This record gives sequence, C-alpha cells and structure tokens, in this order.
Amino acid sequence: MSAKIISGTEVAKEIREELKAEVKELVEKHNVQPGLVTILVGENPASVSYVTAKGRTAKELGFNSIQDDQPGDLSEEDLLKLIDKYNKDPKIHGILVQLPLPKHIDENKVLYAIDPDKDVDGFHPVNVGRLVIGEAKFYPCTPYGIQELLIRAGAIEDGAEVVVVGRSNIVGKPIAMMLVQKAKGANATVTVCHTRTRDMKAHTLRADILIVAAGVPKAVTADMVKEGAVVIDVGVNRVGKTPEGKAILEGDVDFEAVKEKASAITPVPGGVGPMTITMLMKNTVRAAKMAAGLPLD
Ligand code: L34
Repeated sequence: MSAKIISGTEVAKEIREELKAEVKELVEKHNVQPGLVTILVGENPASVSYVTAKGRTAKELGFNSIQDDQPGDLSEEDLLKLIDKYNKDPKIHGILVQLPLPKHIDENKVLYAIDPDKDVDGFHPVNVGRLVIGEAKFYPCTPYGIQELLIRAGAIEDGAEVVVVGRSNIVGKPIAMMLVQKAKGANATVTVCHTRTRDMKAHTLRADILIVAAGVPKAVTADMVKEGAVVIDVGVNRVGKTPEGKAILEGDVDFEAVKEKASAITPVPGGVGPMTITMLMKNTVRAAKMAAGLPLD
C-alpha cells in the first residue's frame, strides 16, 4: 500500500489563514503590526530563494516586512551593528539572519547578538536553553514545523519511537529536544543518529517516526524503514537544473521506494520547507504579542 502524502504546502496554508486573521485583529484592536526583518548576506541562490519567500509571506500576512540584503563582503562588525539597530527598533519584533553566513563571519557571535526576545529563529543560546528545560519562547522554525505536521496528521502518540538522522543545531538537535519533552505532541523516546553512528539501519528500522535531516540525497532507502512508519524528509538538495534553469530538488529520502513502505511521508518539495517559513511567521506574531504585553496562547 502506498503511503499517505503529508502535504506541508496545505498545512502551511491553513496556518497562514489562521495567522492572517490574528494579524488583522492585532492591528485593528491593539494597533500592533508584527514586524519582521530578514538579513541576507551575499547571494547564495538557495538562501535568496528562501529569504524571498519569507519576505513575500510576511507581506501577505500583513506584517511590516523588511528584507535587508547585504553584500557578501559585509564585515562582521557591520553585521553586528545592523543587528543592534534592529534590536533597538520598536517596529521590529523578529530578526532573522539567514544561514549559512560567509566564512569570514562568526555565526555564533552573530546569533548571540540578536535580542533573545526578537530571536524568531530560536537559535540564541538563551532560547536553546529554555527549549531544553521545557520553557521555550520560540521553537526553531523547521523543528516547530515538523512537530506541527506530526500533530495535525495525528501521527504522534505518547511513547512513540522517534529516530532523527542528523545532529545539526538547526534541525536534528532541537527536534530531538522538543519531542522528548513531557508535553502534548511530544513524550517520545528519541534516538539521534549521525555520521559516526555505527549501525544506522538497526536504529532507523525501529522508528515509528523517522525524521531525516542528513543533507544527503537518498540517505534513507526503503530497506532502512519499518513497515507503516511515518517518514519526515527535511532535506532540500539541489541536484541539478531543468533545461529552463530551474533547480531540481530532492529530499534525503528515496521517496518513490520508501512511500511503498511508510504509512505517511512528506514530499520534497512541498513538505517541511513551506512549514519552516510559516512557523517563522507564527513566531513573529508571538514576538509582537510578547512585546505588546498581550496574552499568549
Ligand atoms: N536563520 N537560516 C535561518 N533560519 C532558517 O530557518 C533557515 N532555514 C534553513 C537554511 N537557513 C536558515 C530555512 O529557512 C532551511 N530553510 C528553508 C526554508 C524554506 C524552504 C527550504 C528550506 C522551502 O520553502 N523549500 C521549498 C522549496 C523551495 C525552493 O524552490 O527552493 C519546499 O517545498 O521544500
């Protein structure tokens, strides 16, 4: 039997509708317009495409949306100054510095500079620490999107065996920390696999929910997946170009083969990617409400 396809595009659309209504109410009742600035340094084509989509979505939802594009040779000092400017700007509630940054800039130094209350990516150590102890203000957007997909698909129950492939700071580690929490939509038993894992397949075959963020096309093949598992593919690999010059995208999972074994699976494109962008919007609305002292849900 072929797996149910979990459409991130559709779930993201639903959430954006909810957010649009919420923004309208914030503006009309409280005179609060969520403000988001995205900072892009350089012209990495994938980053340009993601940041453009973020800016467009923010506008669609009625945000004050600023896309601050900077040249690839911007100094670390100037980037820190820019962040400081937005930290002090009361119209800006969320600051996002798109990663990766050029090599001459210390990524951690930059993430430390963002006001934790405006850190809608959830990457500042204060927010990472809060997440670990179950007191998160902002969940990192990709893990947040993954959890939301699992909840809305009815795919996660207490005690689920979750296996995460990948240990990055932006996906693997935070999703593991979120799903292990004593909380609704979590309470999982989580295993994190990585490049030094001895017997990857022994782990992945036990997964009720398999989350793959390896950054390697087809890293997970059908023989590694348990019959009936839910498979979340976080990879967005640019594997080539169409004759018209459009990027050809492929996930980290061998989709065609794995969908015959899984009970549900996310596609690439149209899976986790659109959710990442939408959860950024949700975090920005939250940041705006926090700044205005409004109650949070
Ligand atoms: N600071 N840097 C910061 N925050 C983030 O949350 C990100 N990330 C990752 C890279 N750097 C970041 C993103 O925004 C990855 N990422 C991201 C966002 C959106 C999409 C993919 C990755 C996405 O929309 N993917 C579409 C395809 C878009 C295309 O044509 O390239 C999809 O359907 O998967």
